Formats: sequence, C-alpha cells, structure tokens
Amino acid sequence: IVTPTPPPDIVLTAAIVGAEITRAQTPYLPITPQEIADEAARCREAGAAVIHLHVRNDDGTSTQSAERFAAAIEAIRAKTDCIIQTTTGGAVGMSMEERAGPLACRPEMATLNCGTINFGDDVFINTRKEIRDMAARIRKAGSVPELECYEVGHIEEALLLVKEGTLTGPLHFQFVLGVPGAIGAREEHVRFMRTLVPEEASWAVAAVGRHQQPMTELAMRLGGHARLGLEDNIYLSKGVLSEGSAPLVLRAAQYARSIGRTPADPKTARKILGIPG
Ligand code: KMH
Ligand code: ZN
Repeated sequence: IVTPTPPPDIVLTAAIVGAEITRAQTPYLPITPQEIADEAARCREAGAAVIHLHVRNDDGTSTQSAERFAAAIEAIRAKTDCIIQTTTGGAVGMSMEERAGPLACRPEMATLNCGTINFGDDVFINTRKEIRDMAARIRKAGSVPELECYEVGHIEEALLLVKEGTLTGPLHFQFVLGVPGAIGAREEHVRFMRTLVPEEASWAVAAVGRHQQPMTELAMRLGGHARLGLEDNIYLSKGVLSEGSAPLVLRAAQYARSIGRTPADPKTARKILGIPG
C-alpha cells in the first residue's frame, strides 16, 4: 500500500481539563476560568489551534453549567484566538440535558459522542436516540461537531447519521484509542479506522495515557490530526508529570515539524475543519 504524502497543515487540539483527572493526580490541572485561559494561551503558543473544553466547579468537580462555560470561554477569548470546542460528553453519569449545557454558549465546535462504551469500570452511555438528539442540538447551536469514535462501529454510526441527513458536512472524526473497555491503542486500528472515513472528511487521534505520544505521532505520519493534553494523559514521560498540557502540545508540534508538517494557526484550522469565520 502506498501512503500518500500527508497534507502539510496539522490541527493540534489541546484537551486541557477533562472530566475525570483530579488535582490529587496532578497539581498542573487548571480549574478556575483564569487558570483555564492561561493554559489555553500557553497551548496556543505551543502550537495548538483548538481547545477541547471541559470546566469545573471551584471544588474541582465536573460541571456542564452554561454559566461556568461562559466564564471560561470569555477568559480564553481575552487571551487567545483558539477555536473553542466544548464537550457534550461531560462526565460519566450525567444526563443528556445536563451534557448539552455548554451549547447555550453557541461554541464554534462541540463534540458528538457516537456510541456507548465501557469506560473503565463505568459505562459511558450514548444511545442511538440520544446521539441523534445531541446532533440536532449541536446543529441548532450552530456548532461544527467533532465525531468522537471509541470503536469502529461508532464511525459507521456517524456515517449513518450523514446518510439519514441528521449530520451534514464538514465531518471531523476523532478516533479515541485506549479507553479501557473500548478499542485499543494499536497501529492497525488507526490504519483501518481511517479507511472508513470519507475522502473529504478530516480525522484525528486522541489516545489515553502512555499511548498518547506514539498514537498521535502515528496519526501525524498518516496525514491525520492530533489531540494532546492532560484530559487524556498527565505524563510527559514515565513517572514525570507534564507541567500542564502545553509541554505535550509543544512536543507534538516539534514532531510535526520534523516530518514536514506545520501546526495550523486557528485561522487555517477553521478552514480545514469547515468552521465559518
Ligand atoms: N469524560 C468522558 C466520559 C467528550 O468530551 O465529548 C467523555 C468525554 C468526551 O470527555
Ligand atoms: Zn472531553
């Protein structure tokens, strides 16, 4: 198989907060709107064009409160021009109504989780009806969805949404690898998953823990985009905590350049992802 030359521009996404990581696991987790904005700006400086955003209450617990998202978005906007992609995944156990909270902020981008998985010892539930309802809410908010696929079947489901007319382009797929209970972080999975994605769509890899670096570097070599950050991985190397998400983004940006790819600025990333403006 001949691998075509990857396109030069690469969209790096920084997942800087997440819903599950705690301050007990890493002191570098941003929690307040100001901490989140500072980290977003550092990640932009390091090469990220997109901020995948979760927010927390002051006590560190996860929330999908529209007010809390609005505060974080305003603080980020004051410091950087990054694309803000809000989560509709939230934390395991939240209702769909709750998870849709940040769409009130009409974000440029929002995640759409395309199926149910075992998520460690929990179950992350996204029924087929719920996926369709959330897709409609995302469309109503005027946001471009990022299609979170934790299994091969989730890609098929997203393609079905397109066929039904529930989703229209632009399509941006995220292959999430290495969640315990879902697809593993393996090269052959990435190579197969990308064959299912339509030619005109873009795709990226997010991978959990120690898999983050090798799987995102693989995605970069194969022409995909990549997500870095504490949401998925808190270590820079074995036993060494990353001092925020920016060092992980910076290493990815350096790797991208070393293979002839250029980390896209937000303006270029908007073009690649089909985001107006
Ligand atoms: N916290 C996970 C259960 C998303 O942001 O859309 C779901 C998640 C996915 O983080
Ligand atoms: Zn997330």
